[in-house]
Amino acid sequence: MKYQKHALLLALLLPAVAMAQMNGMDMSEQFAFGQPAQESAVTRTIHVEATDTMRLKFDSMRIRRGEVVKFVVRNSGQAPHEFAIGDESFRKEHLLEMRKQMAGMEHHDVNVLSLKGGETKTIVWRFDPVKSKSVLFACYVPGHFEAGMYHRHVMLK
Ligand SMILES: [Cu+2]
Repeated sequence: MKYQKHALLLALLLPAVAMAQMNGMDMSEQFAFGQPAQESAVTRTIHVEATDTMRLKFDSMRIRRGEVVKFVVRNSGQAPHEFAIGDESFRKEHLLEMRKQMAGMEHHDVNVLSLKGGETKTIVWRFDPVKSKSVLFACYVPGHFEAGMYHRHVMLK
């Protein structure tokens, strides 16, 4: 009887443990271009403006591999915009994902900020010291990337 209770408990718990592990994997997802970081580790702050003329304007574009950068991103327009930190493989994934979705739907990727018109948000990012050679900053709201709303940055060593 006791054994059966334990077996039942295990059966109930196992899926929860498996799910927790899966969530854990998602949380620690590693991109070649880096990962989210703590505010206390920030070595540089860069201001970015997202505009309705489909541009991402940076006040500084000198980022070294391994740096922890705080991006303060302001959507100065009225349309929604995104600020995504990525690379070519992320772009391919993300564009596909966006095509499947309705326009205007928000994302919750750790490397993407979704901004309504007039909004300001921040993201702290640690660029990989070895693998973050070329980083693609972009807005993937449908049509925006195609209209030139991106910036390719070759990281300084
Ligand atoms: Cu945009």
